[in-house]
Amino acid sequence: MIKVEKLIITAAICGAEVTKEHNPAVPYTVEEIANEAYSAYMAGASIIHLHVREDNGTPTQKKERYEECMKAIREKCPDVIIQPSTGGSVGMTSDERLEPVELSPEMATLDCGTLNFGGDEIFVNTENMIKIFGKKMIENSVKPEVEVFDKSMIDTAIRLAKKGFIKEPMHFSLVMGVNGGISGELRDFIFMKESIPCGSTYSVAGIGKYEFTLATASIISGGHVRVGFEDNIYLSKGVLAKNNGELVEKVVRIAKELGRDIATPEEARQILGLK
Ligand code: KMH
Ligand code: ZN
Repeated sequence: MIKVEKLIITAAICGAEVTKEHNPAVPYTVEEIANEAYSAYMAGASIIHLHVREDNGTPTQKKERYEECMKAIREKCPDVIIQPSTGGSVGMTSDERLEPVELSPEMATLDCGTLNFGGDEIFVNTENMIKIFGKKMIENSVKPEVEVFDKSMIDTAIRLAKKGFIKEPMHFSLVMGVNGGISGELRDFIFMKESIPCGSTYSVAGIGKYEFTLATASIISGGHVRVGFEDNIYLSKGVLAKNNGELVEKVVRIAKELGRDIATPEEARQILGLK
């Protein structure tokens, strides 16, 4: 029988696009962000995927704001892995997006391709940008979570890893169900997970209605899971989640039913080669 690793749950607690109008529990302030991280951590999340906001909800990549939020999260969740976003929000410059990497966090996201992002929005990640971001992460000893929204982005990551811009083994985040990216059907998940190189790890972030179906598929397949307000605000159809912890708790319940143990932050560090 194949040995299946414990399940790493990432909580994407805030995002850059979702607002309190969508769900009043979406955090903006430092205190709200720390409280949401704590609810996810207590429920079983070992990684916090972090975007930060100004108090009025405007997304920002300012290093100082990240520093403040990371400190507040660390006070409540001393051993959790904090993974800042370098995606930021659509329209930000590369320099802005890279600011949190200067804090040398254990991990950060590395988005591996450009895609339509609904309406007139384009989330830009040119090949040269990916190279610059990848190099900066290597220089700052940051493990990238390679975010891919379609199969071609996996191929790009493999190509750039061969050229030395991303260290291997890679850890992928299969973000599925974004308008403009691959959809989140089981067929798509199997195609994506079977396209990543042998020896790498992956986590699945199903957007909206795909969150828990893809989480279940990933739990069964030996992958890892991301949930949180960035991806989905509902606990079940029409029922808003009261906090990120409720979304994590649901994944923990499914995993337990399916016989998959949950990784602590220390175990997640081992699995991801962070130490
Ligand atoms: N907010 C999106 C434009 C990431 O965190 O690296 C990009 C995003 C990806 O959320
Ligand atoms: Zn993000």
